[in-house]
Amino acid sequence: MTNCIFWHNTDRDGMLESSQISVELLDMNYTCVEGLTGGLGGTGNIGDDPLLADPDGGDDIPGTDDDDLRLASSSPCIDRGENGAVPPSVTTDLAGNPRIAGDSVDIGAYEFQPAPIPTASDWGMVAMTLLVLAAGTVVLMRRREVACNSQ
Ligand SMILES: [Ca+2]
Ligand SMILES: [Ca+2]
Ligand SMILES: [Ca+2]
Repeated sequence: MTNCIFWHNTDRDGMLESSQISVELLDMNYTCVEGLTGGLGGTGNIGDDPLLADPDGGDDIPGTDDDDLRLASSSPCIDRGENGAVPPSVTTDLAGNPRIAGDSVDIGAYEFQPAPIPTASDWGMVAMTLLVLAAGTVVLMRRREVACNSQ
């Protein structure tokens, strides 16, 4: 088992590692597990909160269609997975976005998609917007001058 997240599963003991996974002889690597003790062995495993966007969704009920299991931009699962464990046939994540984005594959079913680098035309739009704002400010200042002079 590789590149998986096991978080907030509960049993009679609470939300321990054993509440998330209770399989012996398990080969687990590059996986995020709540309550990770290290007792399960493996490499690259983490126990930090994966910072899922809204795991129970807008209805606050886990397991329904509106659950949002994407990673927040500050998630420790970003770029912490093992690329070699991704089958060549898997090119997209559950949302249909590229399965491997950024430096490496993410832990979990959804790949965090970094913001695209602005293109020359994007910067042109920014410059244009600033010019329009600056021109608007000059007009406003002139109007204020007129208003003051007429008092
Ligand atoms: Ca829900
Ligand atoms: Ca919610
Ligand atoms: Ca990534």
